[in-house]
Amino acid sequence: MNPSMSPKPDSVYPSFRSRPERPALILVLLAVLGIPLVIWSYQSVLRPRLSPERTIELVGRLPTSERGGWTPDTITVVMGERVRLRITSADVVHGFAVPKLGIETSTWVEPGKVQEIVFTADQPGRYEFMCTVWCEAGHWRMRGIIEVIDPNDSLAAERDISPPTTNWMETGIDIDAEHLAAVAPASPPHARDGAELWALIGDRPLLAYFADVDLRLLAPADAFARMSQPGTALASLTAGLTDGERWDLVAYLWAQRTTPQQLARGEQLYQRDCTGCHGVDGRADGPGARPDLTITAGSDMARPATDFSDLQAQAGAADMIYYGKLVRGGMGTTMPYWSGLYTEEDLWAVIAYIRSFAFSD
Ligand SMILES: [Cu+2]
Repeated sequence: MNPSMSPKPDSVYPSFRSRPERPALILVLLAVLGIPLVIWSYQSVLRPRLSPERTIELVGRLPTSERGGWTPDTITVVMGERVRLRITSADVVHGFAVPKLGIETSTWVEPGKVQEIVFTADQPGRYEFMCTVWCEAGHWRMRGIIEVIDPNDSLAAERDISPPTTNWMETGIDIDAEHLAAVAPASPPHARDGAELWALIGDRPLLAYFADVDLRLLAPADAFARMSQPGTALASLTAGLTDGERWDLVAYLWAQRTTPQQLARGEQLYQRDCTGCHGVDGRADGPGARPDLTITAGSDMARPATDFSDLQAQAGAADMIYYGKLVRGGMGTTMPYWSGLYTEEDLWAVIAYIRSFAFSD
């Protein structure tokens, strides 16, 4: 045999080529390098081509500063268009949400940082956006509008997506009047005690005794009065009770009309939007609760925020008063309106939660 034809002896190190791990390693390399490459090329090359994206820069500034609020404060987009919002702050920490489009930044908009939100609106309309962080008195003025237009229907965006309007004259309710009740509980009533009590004395659901009235128009003090008015079925059932026990029944009447889910939603919105003035515990001790310190004393604008732990105020207010204040704002006060931001369900969720500051479970 020709010695030159003889196979070369294996080198000291076994050849990689001959090792069985090779196919596995190639697969791993393909996965490690290939998958990110595929994702990257889809996101940066393919997707923008499939649905072109428009970038809009949005800057938040303290409402009292020059060009305060959002710039721009009106954004027009086309239905179905992919929009990338790049949100920045020119001064302090702000937040951003378009509640009716279900859009909210996952975290604060801090100065020097960019928060990006990508969305596609598929319903024409006018959607209000807002700052979600209490940044200073007048924070609520940090609002703007995203107008979603339908190229085939020029009037579509104008259509009202706000909650239905209420004929306040018809309700007989004066939203702006003082509504302190003549009678109020001495201490916060407990719905759970009311429920136990009713289980002992009631022959049918407590709600059945109020079937003749629109409970949204009834103040807790009115419900209490019904239990104390002689001659009615309810009054005879509650005849032996103390005032405190009757108030527990009133609290139970309100608790029966809400759910844990509704209260949780209400709490979420309240903590985001209301604490700036009304305080975390509803005690009207938020930083914006005393506009009289910054706005000329004597004017209505200087009226302090409502204290929801005030039992006299809560007992005298029908749910519809809170509804009106939320939808329309407190006329002449710094209480802003929420009709452009909250859905009907959101409004009632906040109202249910506000009650919990006076009526505990
Ligand atoms: Cu703000």
